[in-house]
Amino acid sequence: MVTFQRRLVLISLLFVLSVLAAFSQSNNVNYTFKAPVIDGVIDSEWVDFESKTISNIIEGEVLSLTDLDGTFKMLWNEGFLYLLVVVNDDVIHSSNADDISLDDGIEVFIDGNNDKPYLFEEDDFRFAFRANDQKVYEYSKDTVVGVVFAQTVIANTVIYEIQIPWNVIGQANIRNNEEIGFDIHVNDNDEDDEEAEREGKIAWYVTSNSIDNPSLFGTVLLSGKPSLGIMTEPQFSQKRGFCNAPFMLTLSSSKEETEIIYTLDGSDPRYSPTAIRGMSPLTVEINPAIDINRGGLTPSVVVRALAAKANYETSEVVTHSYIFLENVKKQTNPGGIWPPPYVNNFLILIKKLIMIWILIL
Ligand SMILES: [Ca+2]
Ligand SMILES: [Ca+2]
Ligand SMILES: [Ca+2]
Ligand SMILES: [Ca+2]
Repeated sequence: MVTFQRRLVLISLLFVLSVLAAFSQSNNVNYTFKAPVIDGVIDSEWVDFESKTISNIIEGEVLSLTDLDGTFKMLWNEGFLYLLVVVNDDVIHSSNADDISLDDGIEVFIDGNNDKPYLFEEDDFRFAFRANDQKVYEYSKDTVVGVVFAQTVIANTVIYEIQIPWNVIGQANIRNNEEIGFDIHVNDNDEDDEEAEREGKIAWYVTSNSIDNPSLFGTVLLSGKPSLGIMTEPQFSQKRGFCNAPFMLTLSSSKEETEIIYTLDGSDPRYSPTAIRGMSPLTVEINPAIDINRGGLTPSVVVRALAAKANYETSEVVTHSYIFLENVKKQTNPGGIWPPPYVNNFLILIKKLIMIWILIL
């Protein structure tokens, strides 16, 4: 009887442990009211939040948890994504190799809008941080300004604390339920020889040493920000359609103290670096002859807008296109200022536009 009860207790304990293990690997990033101080010291802000384990061996050998072991935590607020990475490594090695990923350190992969392209784009990053080195490295861009980083090395443990502004990774308007592409790799080199190769590498998400393909990143989900509700979409004073003359468009919200965020170049105002912000109600001149903020002189003016307010979830994006037929007739191809062939990853079908133009004539 006693044996049976012990078995029951053991089975229950294993069940609880397996649930806890599954929970620890959830992809949630919790909202924080108080920002951690970026100093390489684990502040109280971190303590209550779950750790994720970095345990996929993706290159070389990792002999034991003493040889190499890593965990991390993530937090967010309106301004920043915060990252705390704790690495245990039996021999801390930093030889200042040209390729810093051959030294002990971490690589942080981010796809800001989680569109998972096959090649790095403007909002896709491979950051690197090395043990005993205070510099922030990034492999895919010429320069990255605004990332703050600090570390401490105590015996065999390296603590990395990192703060990444949302606008650096192409997120203009961060909110609950937003997903970003994400992964972390940890590099291990235990040799004293400067020429020594990296001996082992572990990752949170990928299962092979993939460093140049954002489509293979994992996904994390922002959650936990208290919210009073979801904003309704902004109202447009004139609906989409054909237009004869330029006009002033009013964008407004039914709620007081609401910000309208919009673009005129077809880009998504949630992420776009060209997004324009203003308090509701605001007016926008809809004029195909003006190319300010539009990226090119097209016969249509495309307005994409959302409504945002403190303590509320931002609205969905609303798009209205105003097509000026007189300008369609005059449009030349490829003369004049022509927009780039790709907008939001869609190829503009110039041939189709020419066909429509011929039909209209
Ligand atoms: Ca700290
Ligand atoms: Ca090691
Ligand atoms: Ca992306
Ligand atoms: Ca090492």
